[in-house]
Parts: sequence; structure tokens; C-alpha cells
Amino acid sequence: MNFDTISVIGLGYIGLPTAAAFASRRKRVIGVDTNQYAVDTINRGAIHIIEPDLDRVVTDAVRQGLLRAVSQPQPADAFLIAVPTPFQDDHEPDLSYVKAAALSLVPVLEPGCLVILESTSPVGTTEQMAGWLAAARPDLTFPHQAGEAADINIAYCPERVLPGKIMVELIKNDRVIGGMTPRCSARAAELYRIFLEGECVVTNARTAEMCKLTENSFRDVNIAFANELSVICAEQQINVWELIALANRHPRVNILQPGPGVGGHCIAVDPWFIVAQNPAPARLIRTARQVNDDKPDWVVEKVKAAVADCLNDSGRGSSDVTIACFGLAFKPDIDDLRESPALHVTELIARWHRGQTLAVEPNVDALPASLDGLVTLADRDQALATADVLVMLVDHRQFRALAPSAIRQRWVVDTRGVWR
Ligand code: SAJ
Repeated sequence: MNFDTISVIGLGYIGLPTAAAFASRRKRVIGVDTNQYAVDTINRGAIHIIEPDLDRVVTDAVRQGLLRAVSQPQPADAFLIAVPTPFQDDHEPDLSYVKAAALSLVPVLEPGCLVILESTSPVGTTEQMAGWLAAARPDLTFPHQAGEAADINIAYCPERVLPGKIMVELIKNDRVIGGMTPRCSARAAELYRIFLEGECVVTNARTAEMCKLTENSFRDVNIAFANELSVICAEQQINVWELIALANRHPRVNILQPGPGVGGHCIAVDPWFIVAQNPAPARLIRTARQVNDDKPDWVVEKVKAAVADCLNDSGRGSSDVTIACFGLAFKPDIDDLRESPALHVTELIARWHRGQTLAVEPNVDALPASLDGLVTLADRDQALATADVLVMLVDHRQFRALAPSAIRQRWVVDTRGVWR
């Protein structure tokens, strides 16, 4: 069966680029999202998220009639599920979006359909999803019941794209294909080859699920190592960035960069899925999460010490001291403030500080509601001219470009090592 119509469930940072990539190869694509604003925006040929090059591809696809968005699934040959998998308060994964998306397919599944789960998921979720679908459609057979002869093929194929470079990585990265049977894998690989320039690497669903969790946990553990070093080096009066640059001259050492903590929707979340399923053996992965989660509080303590020093030195009252926080996004050169340690640090500082707190974030026009009435959005040069204490949180290119002579302040807490 050919893939004439492809449907993507969930039109966020992963689903919309994926839908657009299929449409750019002249496939008919139906995007499904429960957010009516997203549906309306896409049908106008515009996008509701910020990602380089995505708007152009979506505009073309919609204009040519290849991509349209709807709020309820419609029949298609392949369905890709790309919905969020957050965690709950106890760090247990929340699969409610995956379950709702899978069950929304029940009325439109037909023999020969391929269902792919792309959302980051705990090991066993794909089998669980097959169970939900089988219970709702007893007239069809599924891979865990009928193996290669199943009416419906199911695979887990994780997304691995880097926000900010999605349109490139989506096409160029290798794709892990975890079919519930070899036939499911072969069908899934056939589907991705429509736009993929990277390789399709075939495994089973459980290994593919664990692979995605492993990739992000690997990065989290490595960032935690850098963050722990930064705390140790501060105690030892050693410049951690110089230290890392020196150590990285060793041919087999490659230490990542410390920062104010780890943000985003993936690296700070996915390791918990491994910990939740394997609480006893996942010691290093859990500790790394804690090290990274503790970093914002450590930064705030450094800011408090800098302000105390400034007050001692100047004899002023704390309400006369201005603090400027540079960067709110969860990483450099993007506008995404969600799950951002920089935003968290800024809010903690502003809630504690009696004087003015400025935030400089060149990638947004307005502050998020959590900073309303607490923080003033300032431009870079205005903040440099008026602030007493500088807090470097995100190394956006506009901040990296500053000459050392532009920083005249004595009190600088630089979590990114750009103004050292
Ligand atoms: N960070 C550091 N130091 C570093 C690198 C990153 O503090 O040396 C921080 C960033 O500032 C940010 C956080 O880590 O707060 C995460 O940023 P990131 O660029 O490492 O990753 P994400 O969350 O944008 O995307 C990751 C990617 N995973 C890996 O690189 C293993 C991406 O390929 C995944 O597709 C994505 O998670 C996802 O969706 O799972």
C-alpha cells in the first residue's frame, strides 16, 4: 500500500515540521491538533511557533493544497503521533496525551494503516498503545496479536531534532525505527524515506524507546558533570571555562559547558522516565538530574553575595541597587522561554531583590506573565548603562558580541563564561 495520505497528530515543534517535510515531497498531509488557534493559523499558511525556515515550507505546502490542518483525525494511510509526554509532580511520565491521540484514531483505522509513535515515551509505551487500539477495535488485528499478519502496523520512531535546527536535522539525521515486527519496521522505514536523507536504522520498539531516553540522559549527565565542576571551581577560585578548555585539549576528553541549569522540554524531563521505571539502578541518571536542577538556586546565592558586596562597598540601600539579568530563553539564540532556568533564576532574583530588576531578552517583545510587575524588560545597552550587578544567563549572540570594555560593572555573575 502506498502512502498517499499521511496524517500527523500534534502540530507542535515536532509534528508541524514533520507534516511540512512530507508535504514538501508532494504528499497529501492532514495535520491534526486540538488547539483551534494552531489549526486556523496553519490553514492560513502561517505558523504558531518559531523555528527557522519552517514558515516558508508550511506556506508553500498550504498554498499548494498539500497540507491542511483539522481538529479531528480523518482517514489516512499512515498516522504519526507527536504529542507531548510531560511528567507529573512525582516525576512519573504522563501518557494521557499519547493515549488521547491514539484513541482519537480508533474511528479512522483501516486494514493496512501504519501507526507511528514519535513522542518521547517510557519503555513499553508502544506495546501499551497497541493494547489500547486493539481493545477499541476488536474487528482489526494488531502486531502483538497477529505478528507479521496484523491488519495494522505499529512502530516507535523517536524524533531527535534540535530546536533551532529542526528543518535541517529532520531530513539529515539518521532515524531509529522500532517496529513491533520486522514488517512494521519495513513500512515505517519506507514512510520516512519519503523525505529522509539520513539512514533508517532498524531495531525493535523497546530498544527504540530506550534509545531516545538514553540520548537525552547522556547529554544531561554530561551537562551535570560540567555544572558540578563549575561549583567545585568556584570554591577553588579556578576559572571553570579555562579549565574545561584546557582539559578538552586531551584527545579523549570532551566536557560540555556549565550554565544556570538545564531547560527545555526534553533533557530535563526524559531522564526521569528511566528513573521512574528503574529507581534502584538509575543512580547516576537521577543524581545528574538533581545536580542540574540545583544549579539555579546556586546561581541565585551567587547573585545575593554579589549584591551584598555591592551594598557594603557603596554604602547604598538595597532598593537603590539595580540588577540586570541577561537572557531568559532556555538556550542561546531562540525565543522559547518555557522550562527555562534563566527565567526561573530571574524570577527568584526579582522576588528577593528590593530594588529594580531588569531583564534583557532580545528574542521577545514582552515579558511572560510570571515576571509581570516584578521585572522590567530593557534593551542591552540601557541595562549596561544603568545596572549595578550583571547576571549573564544565556549567551545569545548579541551578548557574546560585546567587547570586554563594554562591561564596566564590578559585580558580574557570569553563568556562561562569556564575559570572563
Ligand atoms: N546546555 C548546557 N550546556 C551545554 C549544552 C546544553 O547547559 O553544554 C543546556 C541548554 O542551555 C539548555 C539544555 O541544556 O538549557 C538543553 O539544550 P540542548 O541544546 O542540549 O537540547 P534541546 O533540549 O534543545 O534538544 C535535545 C537534543 N538532544 C540531544 O542533543 C541528545 C535534541 O537532539 C532532541 O531531539 C531534543 O532534546 C528532544 O526533543 O528530545
